[in-house]
Amino acid sequence: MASISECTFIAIKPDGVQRGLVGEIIKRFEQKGFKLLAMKFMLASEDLLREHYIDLQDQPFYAGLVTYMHSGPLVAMVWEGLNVVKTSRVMLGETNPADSKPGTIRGDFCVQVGKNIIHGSDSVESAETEINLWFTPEELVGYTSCAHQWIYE
Ligand code: DAT
Ligand code: MG
Repeated sequence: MASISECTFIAIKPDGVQRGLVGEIIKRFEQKGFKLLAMKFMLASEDLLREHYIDLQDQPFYAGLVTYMHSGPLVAMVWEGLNVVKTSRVMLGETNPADSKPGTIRGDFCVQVGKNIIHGSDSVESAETEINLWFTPEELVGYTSCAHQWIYE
C-alpha cells in the first residue's frame, strides 16, 4: 500500500556539484513537498560506488561509471513522501538526458548519459538497499514537518 513514509535515495553526482546545481536540485524536491530526512556531502569511496552500482557490474561502462562517481564530491540524500520513489524518477527524467523531457532535472540541465548529474532509486526495494548502504539508521532524522497538513489530505 502507498505510504507517506516511503523513502528514496537521491544523489547529486560530482558533475551536478561542480556545475553548481545542488541548490537547484534540492529546491525541486523541497518545492514538490517531499521531506528531507538525511543529507551528506562526501567523496564516496570506490568500494561504496562499486557496491552501489553492483547490478551494473557486467556493463562495459561500469568501471568508468565508478571513476566518474569518484571524481569529486557528491551530495547523498534521503527524501520521504507519498510515492516518492516513482515521482522522483519522473522528476529526474530518463537515464539518457537526450530522452528526458524539458522540465525534468536531466532534461533541463544535462546532455549525455555519462554525465547525467543525479541518481534516484528505481524501486522501493532498491531504495531501502541504497539507504542502508549510504546511511546509518542514526543519520536518518525523524521530525514533524510543519507543512505536512498542507501537503497531504
Ligand atoms: P539510472 O541512473 O537512470 O537509474 P541505470 O541504473 O540504468 O540508470 O544506470 C546507472 C548509471 O549508469 C546512469 O545514471 C548513467 C550510467 N549509464 C547507464 N547507461 C549507460 C551507458 N549506456 N553508457 C554510459 N553510462 C551509462
Ligand atoms: Mg539505476
